[in-house]
Amino acid sequence: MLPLCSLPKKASSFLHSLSLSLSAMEETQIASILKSSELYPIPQSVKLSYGTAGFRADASLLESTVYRVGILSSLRSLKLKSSTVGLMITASHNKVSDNGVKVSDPSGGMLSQEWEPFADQIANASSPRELVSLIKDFVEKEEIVIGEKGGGEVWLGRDTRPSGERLLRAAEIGVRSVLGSVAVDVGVLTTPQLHWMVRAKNKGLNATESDYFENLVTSFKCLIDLIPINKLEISTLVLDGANGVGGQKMEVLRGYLSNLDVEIRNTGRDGGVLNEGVGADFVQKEKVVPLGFGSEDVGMRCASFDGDADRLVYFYIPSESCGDKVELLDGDKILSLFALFIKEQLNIIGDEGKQCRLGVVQTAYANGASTDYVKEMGLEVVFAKTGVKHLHERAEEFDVGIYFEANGHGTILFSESFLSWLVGKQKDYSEGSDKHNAVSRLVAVSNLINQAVGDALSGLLLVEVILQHMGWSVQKWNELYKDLPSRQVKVEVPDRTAVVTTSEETEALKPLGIQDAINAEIKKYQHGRAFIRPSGTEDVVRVYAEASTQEDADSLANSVAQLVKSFLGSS
Ligand code: NG1
Ligand code: ZN
Repeated sequence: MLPLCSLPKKASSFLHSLSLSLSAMEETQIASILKSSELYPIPQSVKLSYGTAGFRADASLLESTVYRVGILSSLRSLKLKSSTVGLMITASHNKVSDNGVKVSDPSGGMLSQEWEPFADQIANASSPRELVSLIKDFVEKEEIVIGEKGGGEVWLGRDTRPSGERLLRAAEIGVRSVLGSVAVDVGVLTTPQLHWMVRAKNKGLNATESDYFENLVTSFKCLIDLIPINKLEISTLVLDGANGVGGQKMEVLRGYLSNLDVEIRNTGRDGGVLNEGVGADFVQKEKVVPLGFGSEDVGMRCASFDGDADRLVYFYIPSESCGDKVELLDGDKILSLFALFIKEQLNIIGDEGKQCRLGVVQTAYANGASTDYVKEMGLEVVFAKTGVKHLHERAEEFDVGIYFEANGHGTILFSESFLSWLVGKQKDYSEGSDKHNAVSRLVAVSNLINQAVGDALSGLLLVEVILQHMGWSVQKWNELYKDLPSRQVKVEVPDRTAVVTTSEETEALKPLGIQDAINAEIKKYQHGRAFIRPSGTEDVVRVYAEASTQEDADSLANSVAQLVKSFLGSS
């Protein structure tokens, strides 16, 4: 507790006037926040928004934000009966000088969207007094009781960014400024590891990082043992770790796995810069080889993680490749492989298996050819807004819901009821029978694949075991369907919020007239499709275009980008 006398005079008199009208927050609590927030003044002219995946900005601007998200996380924990909440310091695929912060709910999922407006408000509060007032109102509205029945618990993780440690200290102070709340530093982790650990902790399961690895290893091995005849020589997988945390964690995991031969490059230890010319976002958007890969890798099975290892894409360099072009197997292709494998197991189970509601969730960025492919397989396909929090929610509607963004962020969710049905069937069917093997595979997939969020490490293990199961090379997998040529570009504009889209994000409502102009461009191309939306993680407007040839997709993307510049001006 902080003695009132240690407060600056001005703050102390404010405290006395405010505390007269407070019921939910005690004086000592207000004093605690006032005092700690003096340490983290908000930089001028910064307007932050929780966005697609938490707050992101240049790391030098973020201390006050991270501190305030620390407070929010403690309140979130208190609101949910002191369940453990996660706070992750990362800016994922952004450049190394950026950083960010996002919150994991006790379920392991993203922070409830109902709390995002409060996050925006406190992140932008211009003074300690305004911050305290906002918190006080929110605490009253949410009926959060501080300090009576124990405090909140927040686990803090960070990626390998150099600014991470300093920001983590700010988060700790924020968490602890809510009286009785504890901050636990769980160290350098991938984003999905933290989400997995938070979920496990709140389910009363073993929840350390070693437990995470043990879970992956056990379920991977179980799936390997269930391969009927291993038709494929295990060939080397070459992994691009984006010079981030994912490659480093894969090095640990590799030590426990005997059925996976993986060479890891771009671990960040050899002088490479995080996300610079490397990583899943770079490979997916540019469709070129990451640094450290070249002609000596032609035909090899390669994969890329993003900076915090929640995205995974595969690629190979074709023998006829000119320059540095790659054949990309993106999130859509991973989704299709997963869907095929799960459908195969359900078919083996027979009529009962076919009753399982297996569905797929994609966004407007999904390649049209992938959507046709999963629909032809007989699966239900639904579309959600960009950002995994939106896809996750829709995937929960199915018995087995597979969701992926084209950029490689996704997972497979199994409903509790379907999972207990599967476990029951494991006991009914005789061991070693085809049906028993099929249900055992599905149970193992549910353990292997992260049920909290998309996870590059667990996704990679599932791709690898399915390829071994099918006896497929990466080239054979790529033949599932042929992508429609597409192009993504980003346009820097003075104010990206001037672009407002429909809820499906496929049409722009503002600036007025731009959608008609985009439609006129689209009409010029065979199989043309294009849309724009403001990024939630970078200060840009994103343009996506598809057409029947790569030249046409490039040209459509460029003309739409020109329209964006002429309607919004370029910065
Ligand atoms: P924004 O910057 O809002 O487009 C990007 C990705 C999202 C999601 C978030 C979070 C694209 C086009 N957008 O969001 O899908 O992954 O980052 O990391 O890839
Ligand atoms: Zn990421």
